[in-house]
Amino acid sequence: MLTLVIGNKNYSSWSLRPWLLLTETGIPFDEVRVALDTPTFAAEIGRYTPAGRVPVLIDGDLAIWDTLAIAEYVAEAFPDRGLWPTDRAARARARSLCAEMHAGFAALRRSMPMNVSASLPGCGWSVAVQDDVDRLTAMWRDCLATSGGPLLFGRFTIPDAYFAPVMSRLATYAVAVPDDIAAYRDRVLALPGMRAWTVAAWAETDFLVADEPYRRRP
Ligand SMILES: N[C@@H](CCC(=O)N[C@@H](CS)C(=O)NCC(=O)O)C(=O)O
Repeated sequence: MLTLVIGNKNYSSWSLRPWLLLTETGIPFDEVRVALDTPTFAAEIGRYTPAGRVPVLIDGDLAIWDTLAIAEYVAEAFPDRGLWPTDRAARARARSLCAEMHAGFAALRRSMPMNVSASLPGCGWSVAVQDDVDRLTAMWRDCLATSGGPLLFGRFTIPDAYFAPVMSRLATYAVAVPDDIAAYRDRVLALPGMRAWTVAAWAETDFLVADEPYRRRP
């Protein structure tokens, strides 16, 4: 059985990606939660990876860290689940999208940290953030037009998991997006796995100052 080590569901955007991927595709796994930003975090995560970050996927003696490596490992281990698009060109585009998300959109990530249970309309907006949103909108629109939807490559694939935390941010910060993109956002937020993650995030009571630039500790 696989084990996925994750952080706080309210805040950990990188944890959400592989968690949603495994959940939506019906791959069984155990979950271990290591609370971020606590005095014991470094020691606890250090038991699983010297990289010192969540998520980590454990398969027997093997520990895989970093979201992209986890996604690739799971896609290889469960080829019947079709985690990447089947078509070679579509698969290459899907990988390009994930790589761009992995390395980019710094303004959006910095100014609008994932905060699933918060409602912070208008907070964090800037021209640089809007540039990121515009680029994301263009790439999502292109994929949806090419595949015909309802998700980026038709059925649920790794890129949808990759952008799920962005959908959460669009909701938290009430970022204005065109109707077709709002519909895609809502389809992702309505995925059963995404709903389950959201319910669990709402149940958490931690307040991470580093991820809360717009609120005071209650
Ligand atoms: N590139 C890594 C990023 C992982 C990451 O930044 N995780 C954050 C939580 S979302 C973390 O573990 N932060 C704890 C720390 O830096 O001390 C991935 O894709 O998994």
